[in-house]
Amino acid sequence: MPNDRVRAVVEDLERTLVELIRKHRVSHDEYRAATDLIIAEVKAGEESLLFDVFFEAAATDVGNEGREGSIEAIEGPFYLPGAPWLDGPPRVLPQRIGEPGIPMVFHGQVTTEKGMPLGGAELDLWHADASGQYSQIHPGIPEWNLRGRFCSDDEGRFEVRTIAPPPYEIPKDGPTGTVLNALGRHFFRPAHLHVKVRHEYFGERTSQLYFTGGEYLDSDVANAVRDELVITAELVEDSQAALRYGLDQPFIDARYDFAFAPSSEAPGD
Ligand code: MBD
Ligand code: FE
Repeated sequence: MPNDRVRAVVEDLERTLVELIRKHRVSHDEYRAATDLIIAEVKAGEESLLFDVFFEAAATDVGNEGREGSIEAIEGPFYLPGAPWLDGPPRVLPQRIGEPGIPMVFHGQVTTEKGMPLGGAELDLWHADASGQYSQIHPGIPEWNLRGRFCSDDEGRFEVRTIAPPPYEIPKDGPTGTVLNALGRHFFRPAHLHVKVRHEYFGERTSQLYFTGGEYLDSDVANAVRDELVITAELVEDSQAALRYGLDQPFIDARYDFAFAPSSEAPGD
C-alpha cells in the first residue's frame, strides 16, 4: 500500500475512534477492556474470526463494486492453501468412511464474463462437516477432510461430490463469542460452501455459496449473504443418477457457474 493511502485511511480511523471515545464518554477502564479483548482474541487464535465476522463483508462489497462477472464473497478465517488434488471422475472431496451428512454434487461451468468456456481453471473447495467443524481448525478431524482442489475440463465444466454442509455456529466459549453474546446476537452463519477459483490469465477469485431455503440466510452473523450467491439445492431421488456418482442414496444437486472478468483491482479509486 502506498504511504499516502495508508495515511488517508489510518488517519481517518484514528479520527473516527477518537470521536467515538469522546461521543460515548468511554472511560479508561472501558478503553483498557477493549485493548484486553484484542489481546484475548490473539491468545485464543480468534482475531481473524472477530474481524471477518464484523468487517470482511464490507471490504468484499467494495471489491465487488463495478465488477463484471461473478461477485466475490468473504473468505472467512478457515481457508488453508495446499489442499490435496483430487482425481476422478467421480471426484470426491476427502472424507471419512460413512462421513455424516446428505451427499451433495456440486457442479457448474467456468467461463469468461462473455461466456467463453475456461478449461484448466483450478477450483479449491473447503467447508464444514455435518457437525459444523472444519478440518485442521477443530480437533479430531482427519487432515484435509472436506478440502480439495481440481480443474475444470476443456469446456470449463466441473463436478465434485461431497456432503451438504450445515449452518455454521461460531465458537461460543471464546472472546468472539463473548462479544456476540454481549450484543445479544446469535452465533450462526447459514450453510455455505467456500470455493476459490484460479485461472492463469484471470487470477484468483474467492466465492462462497449458500442454499435457497436454508436457515439464517437473512440473519448471517457475518452479514455476508448476497442474492447472487444463493443457489438452489435440489434433492435427486433417481437411483440411476445417484449411481453415476457412485452413490446408492438420494443426493443434493447444487449448481453454480463462475464468470471471470478481468481484474480491475485499484485500491483507493
Ligand atoms: C466461517 O466458516 C466463516 O465462513 C466465517 C466468515 C466466520 C467463521 C466461520
Ligand atoms: Fe465458513
